[in-house]
Amino acid sequence: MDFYLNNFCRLSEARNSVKESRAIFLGVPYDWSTIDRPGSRYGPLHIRKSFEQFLGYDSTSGKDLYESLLPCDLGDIAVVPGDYTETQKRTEETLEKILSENSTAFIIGLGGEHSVTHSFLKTLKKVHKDMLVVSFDAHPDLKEDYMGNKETNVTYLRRACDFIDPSAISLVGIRDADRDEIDYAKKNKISILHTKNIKEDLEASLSSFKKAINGKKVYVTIDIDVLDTAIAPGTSSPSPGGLNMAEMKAFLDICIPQAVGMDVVEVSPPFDTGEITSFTAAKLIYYALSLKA
Ligand SMILES: [Mn+2]
Repeated sequence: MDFYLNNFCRLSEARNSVKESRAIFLGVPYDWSTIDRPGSRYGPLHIRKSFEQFLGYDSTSGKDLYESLLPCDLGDIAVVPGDYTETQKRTEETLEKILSENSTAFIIGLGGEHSVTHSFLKTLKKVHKDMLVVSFDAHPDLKEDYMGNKETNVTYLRRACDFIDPSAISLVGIRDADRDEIDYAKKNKISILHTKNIKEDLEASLSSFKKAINGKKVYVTIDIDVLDTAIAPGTSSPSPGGLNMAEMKAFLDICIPQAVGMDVVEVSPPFDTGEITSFTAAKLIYYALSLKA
């Protein structure tokens, strides 16, 4: 498996084959169309570095993630600096190859800016046709364009609406949006849970979220900026006043058991402090894997 891959950095204990693995990691270190602070090209490297410090044995579930999931880390896509289209093509072709060898493994994408999610959605949607999309993000990323550019980290989900029915999308943690994005979401029946709703009544928010995804297959994308800036400062567009880990985990408890894949994007190590953001991102992945083990 060496299709467009640059595998100098892989988790040391995730060296199982694509065929036997139940959890496959793939990094996409692309950040050339970020509209704000760049640096998420270093996300996959730092998230892995933090992940390495956690033990395989999960004391909560009593399972060993490495034994139970036989993870496979394929390294990173050899992205083409500044060329989103070619990077997308490489990501999609690689994912197609992975899924043709193993269509049931849980896919874990490491970003990179949020636009890399587009390729995961596009490829997984072909295999899981009735898949819903859950986006944890302070922003809807539903802009038609940004200064004329249609392919950026704030427009990617609008582009995904070309091949995903918008009513299959749930946005969780919204607190910074344009009027146009909210209008588009309402008109196209995209469900929205604002951070304010979650902070005011967590139980009611969890139960409406549960109802929205209703036991169906989901793809989960996590923009790290959905979390509070205190626990995730290293990101391109921080928005203080976000979710804490307990709130985030309560949502993951609901959606990860039925997820076919997930990604964590927008971790920008140059803007991080004491590697807090990388450790937070790694912990979210670790928690999701413990729910899959
Ligand atoms: Mn965001």
